[in-house]
Amino acid sequence: MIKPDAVANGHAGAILDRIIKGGYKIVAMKYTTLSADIAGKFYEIHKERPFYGELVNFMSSGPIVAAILEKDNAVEDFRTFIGATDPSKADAGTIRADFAKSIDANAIHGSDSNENANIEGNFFFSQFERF
Ligand code: DGI
Repeated sequence: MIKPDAVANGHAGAILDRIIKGGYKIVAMKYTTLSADIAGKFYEIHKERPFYGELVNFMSSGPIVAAILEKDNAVEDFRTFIGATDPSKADAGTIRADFAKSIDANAIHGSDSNENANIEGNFFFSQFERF
C-alpha cells in the first residue's frame, strides 16, 4: 500500500514505476481513501501500541494506493525493497529512504508474511478483482 504521505506528495507514480521495474507484477490495484474505522481494522494488530491512534489518523488522512503484487519470494524481497520502518534507518536506494519523512509517515506498507499478504489482499480486493 502506498500511504497517504506519498500520495499527497505526488510520489505514487514514481513508486509504482520502481515497483514495476523491480520485477513485481501488479495483479490488482485501487486508489481509495480509508475511513478511520477501516484503517483501524487494517492495523488492528497494533491496537495496544501507544502510536495506534496517531497511525489510524494518518492512514485515514488522504488517498492511498492498494495493490496485490506477484513475484518469486515477493514478501521477503519487497520488505527489503521498501527499507526499514524508520526511514532514517532505511538502506540507501530503498523506497522509504527516498520517499518517506518519518517513522509514522513512511510512504509504503508491505505485508510481512505470506499469510498476511493473503489476509491483506482479501482486505482490499474481492475474489473478482484478483486473478
Ligand atoms: O511493517 P512496518 O510498516 O515496517 O512496521 P510495523 O508493522 O512495525 O508498524 C506498522 C506501522 O506503524 C509503521 O509502518 C508505522 C507505524 N509505526 C511503527 N512504529 C511506530 C509507528 N508510528 C509511530 N508514530 N511510532 C512508532 O514507534
